[in-house]
Amino acid sequence: MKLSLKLDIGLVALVPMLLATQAHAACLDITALTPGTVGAFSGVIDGVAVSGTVSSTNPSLSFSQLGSGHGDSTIDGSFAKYSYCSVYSPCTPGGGTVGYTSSRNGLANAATIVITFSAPVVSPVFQVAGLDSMPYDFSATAGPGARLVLGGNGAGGDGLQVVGSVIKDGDPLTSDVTPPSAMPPTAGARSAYSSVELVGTFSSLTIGVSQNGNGDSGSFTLSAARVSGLGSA
Ligand SMILES: [Ca+2]
Ligand SMILES: [Ca+2]
Repeated sequence: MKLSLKLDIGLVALVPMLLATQAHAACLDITALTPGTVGAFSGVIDGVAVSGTVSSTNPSLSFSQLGSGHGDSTIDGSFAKYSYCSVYSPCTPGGGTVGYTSSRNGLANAATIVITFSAPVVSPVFQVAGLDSMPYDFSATAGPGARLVLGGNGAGGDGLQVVGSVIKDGDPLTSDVTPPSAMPPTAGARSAYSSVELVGTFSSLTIGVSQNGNGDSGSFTLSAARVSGLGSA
């Protein structure tokens, strides 16, 4: 009985601390961002330092400067689309986003995004918004695991799709112009919005980016792990 009582007291004290930590740190907190075709960002996710770069063999992908538009980068949680819990899991208000513009060059994986963690991260969640004609190809990521769509707006052949190791828009020719504060559309012509869990343990992510359409803009971010809700089935 004494042991049980001690454990109960310990858990009562611990649970609020865990909740507070998780609520704050589940999303990528970007602290610095360099826009451009040789762009970079750095930040913290769940206590682990994160650094990201983009490089293009034929400039096709450019990280966006900080702003409030659809494809801009943010560091203050102002891009509210990621906070809609019916589409994202975890839904992450308060985090940073890496915005981009992508121009057509017709080359497969002409740009590469590399995201490096200071310590191994278990099953991070890659989150996308406004994705149309620029698929993300994770086949070069070391130790690839299964991908699982946790939430998302994919249905009826449009919106988010995962095909093998590629995250894409089901119909890359259709998009939407809903503002960053609006809930992502889940029907009709639309871009892709969703959380995709990368199952496994990763020290880095290598993502090939193609652009065979007419160009794209949007954003991505990361969460430390799934915390609840969607995708359990
Ligand atoms: Ca877009
Ligand atoms: Ca579409």
